[in-house]
Amino acid sequence: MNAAASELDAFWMPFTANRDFREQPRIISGAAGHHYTASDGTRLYDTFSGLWTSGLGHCHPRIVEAVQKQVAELDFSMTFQMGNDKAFALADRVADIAPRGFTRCFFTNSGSESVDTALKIALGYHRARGEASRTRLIGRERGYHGVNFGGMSVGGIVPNRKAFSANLIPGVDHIRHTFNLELTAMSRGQPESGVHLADDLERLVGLHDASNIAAVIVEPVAGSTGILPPPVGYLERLREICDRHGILLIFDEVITGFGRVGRAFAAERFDVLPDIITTAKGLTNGVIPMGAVLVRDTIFDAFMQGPRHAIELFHGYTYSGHPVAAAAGLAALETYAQDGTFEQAADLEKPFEDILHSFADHKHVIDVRNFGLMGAIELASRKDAPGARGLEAHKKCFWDEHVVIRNGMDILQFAPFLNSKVDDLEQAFEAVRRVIDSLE
Ligand code: PXG
Repeated sequence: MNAAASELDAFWMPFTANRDFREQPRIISGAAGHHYTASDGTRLYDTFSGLWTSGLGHCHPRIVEAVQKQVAELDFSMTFQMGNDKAFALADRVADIAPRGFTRCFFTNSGSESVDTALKIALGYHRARGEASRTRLIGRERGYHGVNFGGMSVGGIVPNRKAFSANLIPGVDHIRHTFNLELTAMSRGQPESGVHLADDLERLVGLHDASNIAAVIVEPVAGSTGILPPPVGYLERLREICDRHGILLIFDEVITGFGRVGRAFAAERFDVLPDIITTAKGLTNGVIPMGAVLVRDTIFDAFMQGPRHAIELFHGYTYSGHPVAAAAGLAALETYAQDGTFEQAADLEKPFEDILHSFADHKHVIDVRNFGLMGAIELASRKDAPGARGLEAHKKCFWDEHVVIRNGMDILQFAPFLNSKVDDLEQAFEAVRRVIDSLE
């Protein structure tokens, strides 16, 4: 027997200050619509759609029903050399709403797995076409691509990399991030300046030679690092440079996919077509873990060679295309289409932007950034205690105002439901204002 001092001891919580958390645990035991219920019965308004996951709201009846039905009908069947009906149906539906040319869909269980899958597909693609020297992967400073070794290596979040520095995968480089507080603070939507930062890719082509570069991966709007919308023209220029040099462009749409920027995908919103798109989160509205990697038909076709009995890609997860996850995905996609959820999100963008930017002149606020239904209020850090003010804001919102917000260090992040009510958002942000007012 392993006797624990408290039943909260055993769970080693992810991305959490574990000791601090246990002093005043914030534990959720229920949810419905736009609210959580805490274990003491308190209802809390969620401004973060779960963790960017649940744009339709929590426990959506249609998804709940689909999952309940599926789990009783077919709980699991392998997708290696067999298949299940729901996985095929979901891949087809995802391809339907994907940008033109994206006809194939590889299933994973998370954003991190989608990213590592996409990187492997990029490497395999070049090899299949006889360009096996293209092995170098390019990410971007401040990029977040999950926590597996590939995604961590192309990622550019320093604390996530620091402890693993010596073991990051080799052959990776980074272009510069696009943030410039002096020039672009308080921009609404895309900053006007910064397109030239895409040319940093040319620098790396000059350094390594294009014949060694497989792919570039970026979030179209950087999320976890604190919402950095791309400068006007930046993604277009990245695309041009990739085209010029035969480099694949991967958009990591784990956050931006499925309506978060008012369209099915950011690729559509920006009218810039990558070669591979990674997704997760909104695919099932967060109900069952699932991710998907969407590829253009040219990429899939490149793999379809060799003897017909041979496996073309030696990659896959036990749960790739899990039938219960796929049923959740199908119900989510049906709901997005029937409710016009992506259009609802597009309509909310302006009111959300106005609410956020009403914080611009607050004494603790050094920047406000937004795009689609992604928003950040960046607080000045306390001297010698970066992150402390942000965490205090999160806790005070939870305990004093019954509002869930997310903080990444001192950046308060917001991901409202795609079907939010403007009145609810206004109320929630009044609460956030009271909290920021009360901070030292
Ligand atoms: N890519 C991107 C762009 C993400 O945002 C992942 C990959 C990894 O997904 P998984 O499912 O493996 O976690 C993510 C995840 C935040 C926050 O506070 C965002 C994520 C995860 C944790 C915190 O913004 N996104």
